[in-house]
Amino acid sequence: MIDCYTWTTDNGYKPRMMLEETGLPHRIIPVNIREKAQMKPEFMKISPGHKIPAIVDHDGPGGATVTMCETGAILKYLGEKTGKFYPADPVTRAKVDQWLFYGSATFTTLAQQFGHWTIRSPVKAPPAQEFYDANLRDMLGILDRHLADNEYFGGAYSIADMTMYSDVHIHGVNDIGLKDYANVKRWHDAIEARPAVQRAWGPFPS
Ligand SMILES: N[C@@H](CCC(=O)N[C@@H](CS)C(=O)NCC(=O)O)C(=O)O
Repeated sequence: MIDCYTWTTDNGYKPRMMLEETGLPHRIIPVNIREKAQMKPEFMKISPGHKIPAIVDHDGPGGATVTMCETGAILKYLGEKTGKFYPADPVTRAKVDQWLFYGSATFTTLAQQFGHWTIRSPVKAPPAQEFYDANLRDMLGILDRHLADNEYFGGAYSIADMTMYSDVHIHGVNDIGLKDYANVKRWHDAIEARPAVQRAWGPFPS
């Protein structure tokens, strides 16, 4: 059984997608970051940087209990655990890792700044808004050029796609629009249609 500590944010949906796609038995434990639940000492034992998502795998390697945070690391761990959505071939795996890291470390991190400065911040800072707007458009262009010649980010649908999907879905579709990014739209719509993705983006199970 895997406990998945999460909330309704870009990163929060990513392990839910992987857990639904792989069918691993899991429990969703909501951590309401709007109410600062991530600052509770018991949660910070699992995620020292007080960030969701985090997981506790009660059936880790050799029966160990594995506690971890950082979305990219969690997706990789679950890929290695199941052998699903994380290719065994070293060359394809290297490409999945490249896009997984780009998605987690660059794309989502900068898209979050776009979300903060252009959508949520009550203080308006036009230079920051312009900077992150241009930045998000540039990154969507980078994704679009890759997807012009590739169905997914690393061969078949993988954890690299799962990490990239959230901010395309949230900010690409809703805030920027995908009309200038036809390849991203094709890729986004194919992923959105997957039943596991629909479940992962649905309400928390009661
Ligand atoms: N690098 C981390 C970032 C996770 C992150 O940004 N989590 C946000 C929600 S999406 C959060 O928990 N923020 C609350 C806080 O920092 O206190 C990852 O990839 O998992």
